[in-house]
Amino acid sequence: MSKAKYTVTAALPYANGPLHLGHVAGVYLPSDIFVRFLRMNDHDVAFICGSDEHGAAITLRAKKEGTTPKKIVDKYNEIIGKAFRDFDISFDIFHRTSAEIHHETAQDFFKVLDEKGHFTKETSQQYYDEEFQQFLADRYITGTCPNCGHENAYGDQCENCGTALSPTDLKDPKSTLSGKTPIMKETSHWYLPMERHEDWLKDWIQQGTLDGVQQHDPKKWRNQVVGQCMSWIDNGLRPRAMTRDLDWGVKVPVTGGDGKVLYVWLDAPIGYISATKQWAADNNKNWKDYWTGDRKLIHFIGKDNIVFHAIIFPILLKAHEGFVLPDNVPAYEFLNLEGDKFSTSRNWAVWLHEYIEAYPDKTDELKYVLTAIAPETKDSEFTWKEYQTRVNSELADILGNFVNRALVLTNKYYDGAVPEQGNVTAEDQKILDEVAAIPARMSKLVYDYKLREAQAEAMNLARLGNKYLADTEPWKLVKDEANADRVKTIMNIALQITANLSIVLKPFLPATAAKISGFLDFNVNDWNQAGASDLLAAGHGTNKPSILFQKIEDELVEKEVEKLNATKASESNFPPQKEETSFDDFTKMDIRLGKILEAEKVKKADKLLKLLVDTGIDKRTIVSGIAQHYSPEEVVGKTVTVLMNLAPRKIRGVESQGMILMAEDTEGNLSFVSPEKDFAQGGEVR
Ligand code: B3M
Ligand code: ZN
Repeated sequence: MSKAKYTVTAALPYANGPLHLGHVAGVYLPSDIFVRFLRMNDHDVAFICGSDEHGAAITLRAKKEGTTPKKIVDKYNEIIGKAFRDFDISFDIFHRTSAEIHHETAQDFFKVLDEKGHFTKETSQQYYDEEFQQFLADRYITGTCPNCGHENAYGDQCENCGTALSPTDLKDPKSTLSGKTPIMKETSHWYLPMERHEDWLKDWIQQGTLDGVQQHDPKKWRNQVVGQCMSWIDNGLRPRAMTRDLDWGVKVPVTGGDGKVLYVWLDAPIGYISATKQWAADNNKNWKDYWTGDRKLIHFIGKDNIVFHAIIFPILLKAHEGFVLPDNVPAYEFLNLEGDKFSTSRNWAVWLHEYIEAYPDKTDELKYVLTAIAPETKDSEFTWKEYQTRVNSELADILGNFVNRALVLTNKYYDGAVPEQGNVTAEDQKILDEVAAIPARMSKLVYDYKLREAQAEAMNLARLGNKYLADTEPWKLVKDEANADRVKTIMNIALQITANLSIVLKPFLPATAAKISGFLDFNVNDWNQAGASDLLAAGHGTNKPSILFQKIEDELVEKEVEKLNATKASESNFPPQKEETSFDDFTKMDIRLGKILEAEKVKKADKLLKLLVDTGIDKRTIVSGIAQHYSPEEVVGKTVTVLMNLAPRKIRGVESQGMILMAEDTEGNLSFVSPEKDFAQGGEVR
């Protein structure tokens, strides 16, 4: 039987922020390990990724940073792409959905489905933000999740429980743009009537069959994936809008599509296909070979992406015809950080690019820890303390120590040349049998997507080596010339174990494996050779080793935890409460509503506006430090709060008779404090 062929995809990260360790642990690192393993096992494999550059995640970020969507995606595609390269994630291509080839591919795909009658066009009432004159879907609208009660669920999904939603499912919906409750307004869209696909989906997900033909092994699908899909299907599939009233995205390519773009979750998975096309074109290959016929399509994703990859995209692929459906959708649970959820907006994160910048020589340390704690079946947590413990007591004390001992002793006793294996004792044979069994066990685990256990097996090999040396104590035996042959055998076996480590660690810790290969002057990329006890021939020369892993000092942990705590502190960036005051003191202040009648900039003072304010009892001049937050035109006519009896003072030559009260947010933005009802100037505030 020929080897299975694979197309492996890793979820396209939104180009709306840098990558954090949660993304890495739950998608990019496991997919990279899996692919490296497949390549060592001689599978034909394409490893596809790219940045997801459409959707509200992008446009809202652009709004927040006060720039254009194009600038945002260019910026973050660069940052994310560089972090992947520096972290040595071995994609065959890291593409982008803003590329022309992607727009064409997605539009063609849409047209085919439209022509085949897989969409319905429906006119309906949708949420609309009157102030911003925009329909609200996806991240433009938030509300309470009907499934788990999470308060900030998006219009298309709840990131807390993973449920896919429609805006009308949300309780208490609010526009992300204005914060207001939206109104309903009519619009037309193309819908995917998913209910038509219920029957085959059930069989395909639960039994792995399509039209009675076995497609995949359903036992290899994670419970969470099958569970989420079935609960969605059991709730009844409904038509889902596949287009949006937006101008950023892939334009709807059929009549009536003006001013509309494809739903980002329609275009993004097609991004896997367009990326494959680009890669194939660059490498003289036929992209179709990677999406048709006898191919295993594997989607590595986070759990919040399950229904999009295991239900919606398969519907689209099948409806289009001519594509394979995913063989597996290994979805990861979430990684938390020091007791809290990773959050890009709250900056509660360890950013991959910052880690690499700070510790360029410690990429394998991070890979090791993230795989050891990978959220494969349940949420897990990254703490710097655990990072330190695992690096020091596992990588350094077990793996590093063993490799170092084996090579240092070989250099010392035999000038670096591999000694003869000689007579193998029963004790040795037991060790060699175990060495032979580990790669096979690892293999099974990797094919079952249990990378955490697979890596632990590789560490067991190092443990075995350590124990072997500790039990046989060659450093004691060597003192008596009569033991010379025995010591040679022991050291030969220790070196064979080291050579095996250089192979089996390759998918997990590529930089470390390369270092060990360098020490041994032995470089094998073929997984099938792992397990052998004659990898190194007697007489083969080895090199002097260097230390594989430096211990992580307490200072590093403290520094990193402090950095995170500083983020926490700035999160509630509001000053602490002032000391107590009396009611009498409070009533001494005369605070009233005033209406701004005129406003002008104060010359040579870029922060100041000179205002004429109607206070109900008089019209007075007040100088206010708001010129960087409001233009003069903007403020005229506004009703604001005035501290009337503040002693007059001269500011830049202008006498200010009172003060306008302002509210300030954590970012230093200022806002007037205005009555919520339409009150006239002069009203007292108390
Ligand atoms: N960009 C969502 C996410 O980052 C999305 C994945 C697309 S995969 C086709 O969670
Ligand atoms: Zn929810």
